[in-house]
Amino acid sequence: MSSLQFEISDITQVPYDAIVNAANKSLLGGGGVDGAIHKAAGPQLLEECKTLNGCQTGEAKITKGYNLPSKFVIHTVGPVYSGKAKDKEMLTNCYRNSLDLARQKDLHSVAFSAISTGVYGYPLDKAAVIALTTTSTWLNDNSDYDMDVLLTCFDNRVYDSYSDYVQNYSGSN
Ligand code: AR6
Repeated sequence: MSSLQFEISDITQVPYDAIVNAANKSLLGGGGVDGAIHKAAGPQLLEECKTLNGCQTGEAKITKGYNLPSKFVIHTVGPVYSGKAKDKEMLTNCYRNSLDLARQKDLHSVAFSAISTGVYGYPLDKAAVIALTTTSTWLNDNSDYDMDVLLTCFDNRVYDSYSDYVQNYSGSN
């Protein structure tokens, strides 16, 4: 049985098969959730990231989790919000490609950060729709495979945007 949940949690503390980092194209670390993940994983994470030759927007790459409670880190690069249609396509690709990669690696639980909603400026209400619809569509398309998806919310603002969508809109799509 697969599942899709969201909850207030610190992604560096969750014991999942993989957590999804909101990285940048260099994959060499940064602030926000990326900085928190590198700090908690320890310096070996950066060493492995250096071997990956970066990552394009919307793509995903995987490393081990080192000192994290999760076994692997999937690094994806969200779009810097510009207001253009391409943003939605790229953010959708982040969620879909991360789950495709997890399945290729035979992983069965994945926790996401709210990709692009910090420094990259994606409006939370719009990003919440993409996070929830893309992951639920993926689960439907992969109904032959057990996958537990957690959308971590670092604060109430993120949590409220997911709950608002689920309560008010999801039934009408
Ligand atoms: N656990 C879960 N979520 C978190 C945590 C945490 N420990 N810390 C922050 N968040 P951001 P972006 C949430 O800015 O917008 C980095 O420098 C936070 O509340 O981390 O994709 C990279 O290197 C927010 O909702 O990522 C890139 O250069 C969400 O994570 C750039 O930032 C994403 O915010 C990527 O920007």
